[in-house]
Amino acid sequence: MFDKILIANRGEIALRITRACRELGIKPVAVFSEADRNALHARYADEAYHIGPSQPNQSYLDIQKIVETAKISGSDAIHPGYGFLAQIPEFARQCEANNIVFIGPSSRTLHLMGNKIAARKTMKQAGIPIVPGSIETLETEDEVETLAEQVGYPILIKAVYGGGGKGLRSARNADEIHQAMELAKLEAEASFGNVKIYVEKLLERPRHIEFQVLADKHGNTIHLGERECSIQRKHQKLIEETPSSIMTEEKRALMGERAVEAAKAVDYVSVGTMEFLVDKGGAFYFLEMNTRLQVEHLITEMVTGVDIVKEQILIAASENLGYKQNDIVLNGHALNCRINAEDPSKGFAASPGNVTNFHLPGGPGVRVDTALYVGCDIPLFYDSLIAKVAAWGHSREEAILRMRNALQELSVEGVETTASFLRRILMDKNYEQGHIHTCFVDERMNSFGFQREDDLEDVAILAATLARYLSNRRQGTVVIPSRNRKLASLWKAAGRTNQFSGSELRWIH
Ligand code: MV4
Repeated sequence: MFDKILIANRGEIALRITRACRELGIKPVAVFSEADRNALHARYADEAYHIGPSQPNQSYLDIQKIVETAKISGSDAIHPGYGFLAQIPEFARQCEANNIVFIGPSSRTLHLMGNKIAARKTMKQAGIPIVPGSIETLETEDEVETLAEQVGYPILIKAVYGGGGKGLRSARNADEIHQAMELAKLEAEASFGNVKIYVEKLLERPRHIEFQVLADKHGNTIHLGERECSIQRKHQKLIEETPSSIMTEEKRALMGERAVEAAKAVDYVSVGTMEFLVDKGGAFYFLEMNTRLQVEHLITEMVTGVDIVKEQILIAASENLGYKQNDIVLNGHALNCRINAEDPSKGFAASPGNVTNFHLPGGPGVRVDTALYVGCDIPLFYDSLIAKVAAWGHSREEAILRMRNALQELSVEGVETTASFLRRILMDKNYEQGHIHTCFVDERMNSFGFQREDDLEDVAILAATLARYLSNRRQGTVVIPSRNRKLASLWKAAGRTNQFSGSELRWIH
């Protein structure tokens, strides 16, 4: 067993890992950036090391600094939490090379699952259903068109090293392929440093259902049921729940078995998640694998009684799983709400600042994971998640009622939060009936009292990227949609257009 674990993360997840360490008799070691000098995660650990300035690149993402700190502190292992370095193969490789246990899968597995084409190929070979589409990188518009004709329109062009929704572009017919490919490649290059793309059939209004998997080093692999994650906005999950309202015992057994087979196909070790898209007819397709502990793990903990973080640490320490598949019994229903320091009335702009006061909800079945304290600062440098509120009930109805009350009890002063917005979703009649899909929030924004708004920041980044791209090209035509008024005005302001029509901006060198 480990003596000391360095926790390469911050906020509520660092606290969550600290708690698991304490229960296992392991000394938790914290690292903190300049902005986190007074952060709770640093105070609650046995030791805390300052690792650099507030910018993530120079602190929580600095592989060298973190590996060095693990060595200096005498830590046997590093837990990366989620985000930051959790899925970076090079980080896992550096840990392996320095005889520090990376609490997660091998660098090889991280690398394999980071390449979405490689993941699709592997799953296809293992007999796991994948979304119809290519299992090779596509280069030319002709190749894309040929594939589109095979699988049928609409199609979705995706980045091979993508994930999290960047570099996704749909095309409803052959005429839309040129523009969709250009934009997908641009965004892929800007976001992932790689232009490679592939194509899938676009599933319309699918549900996003994921299975939690646990795999030890001795060949024991089990699943802990599903989480319904369809309630999201701009690829940020807002509310997760388990079980999904479309799940039956037979369906869970079938999908769960596929999830376990998928994990075995990549020799997976650690906790991980198989993401599936489920279409209206109930057909399911492997989408991606998340090779880390996830934000929403706590609802699975509530219905299974399994401490996922403790199991993850035990697996890394080469222990056997504490459970067999038959031991896993799902009890009741649980919801998770992500409370972000964002202002829903300002297009969900980050709302950093000093928390002058707050009250957390409680009562039967309510769990709050947070690193808030009165007087704490919410820095602009990091993810805006400030608390996770989970509610358990015997039934879905009871869990929803408890969550509505919990969100009403929650108050945070000093920064804006998404709590009231989440409560409006929970009050929606369609939500109440479980009629949800991945477009649910977007389509109902107006009824929740908010305008659907283009994210100005995204638009500015795209405009800047296009400008850079064009300045490197000697010739060519790039067509960008002018339906987006902000992008159109930014583009014109940059003096980058010499043609403008109602439906498009056309730039000709
Ligand atoms: C899809 C899809 C529909 N059809 N693929 C979005 C993030 C990226 N990792 C995969 N995503 C999607 N892929 C096909 N072939 C719809 C989405 C999608 C989505 C997926 C999961 C959760 C939320 C989503 C929101 C919008 C689109």
